[in-house]
Amino acid sequence: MSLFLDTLNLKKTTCTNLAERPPLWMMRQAGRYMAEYRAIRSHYPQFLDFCYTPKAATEVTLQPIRRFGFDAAILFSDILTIPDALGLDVTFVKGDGPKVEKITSNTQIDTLEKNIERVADYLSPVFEAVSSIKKQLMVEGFEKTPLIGFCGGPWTVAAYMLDEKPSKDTLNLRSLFYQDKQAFKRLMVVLVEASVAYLSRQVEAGADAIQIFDSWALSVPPEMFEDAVMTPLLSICKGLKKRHPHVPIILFPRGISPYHMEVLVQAGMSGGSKLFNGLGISHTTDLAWALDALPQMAIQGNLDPAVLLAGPEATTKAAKYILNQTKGRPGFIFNLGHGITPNTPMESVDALVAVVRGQTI
Ligand code: 1CP
Repeated sequence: MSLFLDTLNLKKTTCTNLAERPPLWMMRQAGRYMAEYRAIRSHYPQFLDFCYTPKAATEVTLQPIRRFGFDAAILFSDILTIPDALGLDVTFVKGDGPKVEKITSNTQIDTLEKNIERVADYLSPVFEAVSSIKKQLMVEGFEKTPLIGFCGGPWTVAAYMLDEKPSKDTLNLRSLFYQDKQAFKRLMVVLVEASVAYLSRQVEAGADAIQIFDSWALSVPPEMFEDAVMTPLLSICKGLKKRHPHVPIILFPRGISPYHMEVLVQAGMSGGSKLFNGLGISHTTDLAWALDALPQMAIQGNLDPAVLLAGPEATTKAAKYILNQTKGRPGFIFNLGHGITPNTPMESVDALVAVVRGQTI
């Protein structure tokens, strides 16, 4: 096993030669803050072509592992591969983020439904990337570094299909819920089914764990929580665990309330077997509360990515605070509260890695 997988399974690690420390990886660890990433990225004007080139995806997935020795690698891809596979036009505009063709009618949902079955074949370059990354991790001596596969949460992916900038607001998607709940639910089911097919193939290609990014869950009002976040996420977990019972799953419903975290964890624990194994929390959640209130779950998080912008000293101080809070708690995975930003200084990442490894404590 590995430090990351043991921790996710709430086990004391069976790894030897590892200090008593939490595993560390960073959301968006392959990305624009690394010069090596920018160099390869510049060869691909279309971001999705980059994601669909297994050799390029392998190289950028390995870059942060070589440079920082993180305890898990994460597949280089994007959550918007699913709308692309479902037949919607997806482009990434430089400096302006992703643009997805908008769905406007029930007829379009019919078409998406019909396209579910093509998702797994259409995305075969992603599965090729997964096997190629697994191979390369071995070749380069990182056989103890597991690979995380991922997809987006249905709410977050749907937000890109209805709203121009889900990072600013999800008004159109919320309004669909109030206007035509049936259509809303059908859309969630399409995305659940496509995600189960997609994640199953990632696991079959070699992914050791799965994370589901529901980044815009923070915009969901309480009366929608069940239909928009909980049911879709747990349905994906059920579908995936049915095919692959032992694959550990981390949910990252970013910014939901502590009350909803408890509701989600309780629902995930009902029926004897765990539907998911870890909960990612953002920097807006009180870590001490989560560790205490959710003992059944591995907790992943939650250093504010803005701390890294403040430099290595601030990073060391904030990371030490988290290490002290989490000492001795089985199942803590050190991560950021959201993705690392493109303008993060490398020195801050070096400082974070050093302090978590115990080299500067
Ligand atoms: O030009 C570039 O290099 C594009 C920047 C970029 C990168 C590096 C995008 C466009 N996607 C990615 C990779 C990516 N996206 C990964 C790779 C693995 C990793 O190292 O973590 C992952 C896991 C994602 C997931 C993703 N894409 C999310 C969920 C996580 C999060 O950060 O909230 C979301 C919301 C997206 C949509 C997306 N894709 C890209 C951008 C810039 C965005 C967000 C834009 C927005 O604000 O709406």
